[in-house]
Amino acid sequence: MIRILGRNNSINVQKVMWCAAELAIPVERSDIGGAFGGNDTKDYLLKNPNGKIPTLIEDGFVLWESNTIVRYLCEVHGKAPWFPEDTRDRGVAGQWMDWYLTSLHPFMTVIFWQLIRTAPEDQDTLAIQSATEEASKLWAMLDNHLADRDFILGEEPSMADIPVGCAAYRWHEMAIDHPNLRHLRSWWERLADRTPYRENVMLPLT
Ligand SMILES: N[C@@H](CCC(=O)N[C@@H](CS)C(=O)NCC(=O)O)C(=O)O
Repeated sequence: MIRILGRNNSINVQKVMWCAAELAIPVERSDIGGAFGGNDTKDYLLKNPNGKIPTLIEDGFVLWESNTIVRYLCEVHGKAPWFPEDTRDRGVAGQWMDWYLTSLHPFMTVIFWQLIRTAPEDQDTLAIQSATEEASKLWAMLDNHLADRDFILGEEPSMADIPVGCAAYRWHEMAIDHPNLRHLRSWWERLADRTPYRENVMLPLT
């Protein structure tokens, strides 16, 4: 049985849990990190010296970094369309997964931490506004890409949809000024039709 270490209100844990559910891989998850702690112990740091969640453990094999875990699960335990057969499709999937992590995630983190994890009286309105404007430009890029596709690689969902799909729930759920991006919205609604997505990603924002 694959073990996943990490609390389920973490977007990075949600990526892995949603992926496992789509691939029907049984996993056992333990609450680690945040209010649960446990990710700064000697034992945890021996597995994951980065001290972050999630961490995957499978028969003594240990893997960390959420996008890497998603790719591993899709390649080793999944098949097309989640792990694209075509190498160019796989390249494009990696592109959008890395784009989310390096470009969009930093702005989403500011908005999320300010609105969800900061007391209203301590929130930095200017920081929220500025991050929302920057994130809107990036979401518009994805909206444009989705104008003639149901999912990031085409007609079917794949690992490409996972990181940014988790963020799309937070984006639509948070009380910010959303630009009108109808292709993005329709794609997100298609994700929200999926039980694995609803059960692992559409959780209360805490
Ligand atoms: N690049 C890493 C980032 C992991 C990360 O920052 N995880 C956060 C939760 S989303 C974390 O471990 N925070 C500390 C904690 O929960 O105690 C990944 O994608 O796995």
